[in-house]
Amino acid sequence: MFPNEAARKSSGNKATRQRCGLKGILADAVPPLRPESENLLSHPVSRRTFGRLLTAGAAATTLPALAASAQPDQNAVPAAGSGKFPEGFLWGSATASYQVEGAVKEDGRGQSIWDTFSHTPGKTHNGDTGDVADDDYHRYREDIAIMKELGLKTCRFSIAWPRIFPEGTGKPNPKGLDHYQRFVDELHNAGIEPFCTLYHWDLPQALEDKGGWQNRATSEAFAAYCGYTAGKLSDRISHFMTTNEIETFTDLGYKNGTHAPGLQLDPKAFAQVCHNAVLGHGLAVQAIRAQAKAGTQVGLAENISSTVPAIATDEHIRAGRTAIQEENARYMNVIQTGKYTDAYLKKLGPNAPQFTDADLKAISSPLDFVGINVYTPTYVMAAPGSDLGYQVVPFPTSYPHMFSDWLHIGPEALYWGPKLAHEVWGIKTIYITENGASSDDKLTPDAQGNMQVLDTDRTMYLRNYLTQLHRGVSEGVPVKGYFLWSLLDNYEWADGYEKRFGITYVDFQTQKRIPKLSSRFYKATIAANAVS
Ligand code: GBH
Repeated sequence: MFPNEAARKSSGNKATRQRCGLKGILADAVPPLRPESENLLSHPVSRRTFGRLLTAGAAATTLPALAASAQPDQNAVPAAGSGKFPEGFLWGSATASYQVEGAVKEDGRGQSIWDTFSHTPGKTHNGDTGDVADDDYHRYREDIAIMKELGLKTCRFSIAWPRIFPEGTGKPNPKGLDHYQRFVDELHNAGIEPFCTLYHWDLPQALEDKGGWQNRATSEAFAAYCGYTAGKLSDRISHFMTTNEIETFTDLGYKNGTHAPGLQLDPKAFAQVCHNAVLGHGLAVQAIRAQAKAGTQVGLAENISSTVPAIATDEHIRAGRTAIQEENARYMNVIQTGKYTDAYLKKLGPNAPQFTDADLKAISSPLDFVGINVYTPTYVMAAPGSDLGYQVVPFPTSYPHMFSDWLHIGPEALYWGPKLAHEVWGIKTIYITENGASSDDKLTPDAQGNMQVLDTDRTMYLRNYLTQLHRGVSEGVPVKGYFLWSLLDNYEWADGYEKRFGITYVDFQTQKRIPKLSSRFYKATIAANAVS
């Protein structure tokens, strides 16, 4: 049923890898299908009733289990409909260095491409920069106390490369490392397990000056930084992620130019950037394994296109399986299979990247876990007669979204994304490394005059996505934890401070933190280990 379970163990084995291909998958029986309730989208639903409908739809649907081979210990999988997550499910929050830390010139930190970009006029909303952000570099004890109050079991944070190597390579800066050691020790004191991302987009400017991700030397420098840092910190951190969202930082940074470093490369140069980025990830996996404590768990966090069959019938589910490979061909698919798909290479033609077999082997270095960031669905349908047999369905302009225009609401992405990733790539340990939403949050006084934020829309979003996550977990999809984006309102990249993603409100003038309604919802969810 899941031909690729074995592939993880022997990523160098070509014969096994073939089974990852389309043929092997299409030959598989399709799991039994859910009833017609999937088809909510065919009804015109107002944004107001949307959440209610989805909750009802998901809760009413009990699904037949996945094939027996995919089932972990039955006792560990609570029944669908109970809302209960398995014992030991890891509830967490996620943040990233440049978005929360501030203190950009402190303790020997070097300059990153985001310092340069955000200080370039016209690049970010309102000219906002991460110079101060949440001032978490100084206030991390307070922020960890917020995590503890929420009952978090784990926390995903990122390390700023230029704090460790101010010039990207060469001499490390011990003060940078000291900060993260103190931070992680504080997490342990609070009983919170750290998950560390090594690259959430703050590339040292010194490396960008030499071509950044256009230059293969950056991939090697990245591996050296990751190996060094994991070597120093694996005494207190057992889970490392190499990169966050290769797709986003390459697309927006080197093709659209809307994120740092703000380039709009031609297709050939861009394809090489994508290759160098996945290569950087693979070399980093090897460097971490070489330098970190034995048993250190290594993975990455990627916002794969989570393909959602527009209607859950056999033909569209099959389309979803094909699409998840092709739509992620440059990133997760090559990382999982060690191969660029024929369709990807054909489409690029003369613009295809230059690479060697050794590169592909490094890129597909086996991982201990895979992190998936899930925000929006990629709807797909079968398209008989087309080259690949599927089509991606664009969003109608009336499709509901959160405060960010791109954040189309599709709770089923948190069901189908991990489920298809597990089936197609044989991934055995998945974490949802980001999920969350922007709202137009307003401070209002409660009956006693205390300020509060009643973000019912974010709460609706979270409840519905978590209900779909529960649906998958109760069928045996191996998701072991969930990291909510984000603990705090923070610097939302080119959107500056305008788009708030926190479950904790931050007054950026005073740095006061105020828990929102969604934070109370999350706290109750964690306490019950159940979504309702
Ligand atoms: C994540 O990206 C990031 O990891 C995190 O740092 C960020 O704060 C969070 O989401 C919220 O945005 O502007 O129309 O070009 C999520 C995936 C992919 C979403 C690129 C925004 C750009 C859409 N992102 N996308 S557009």
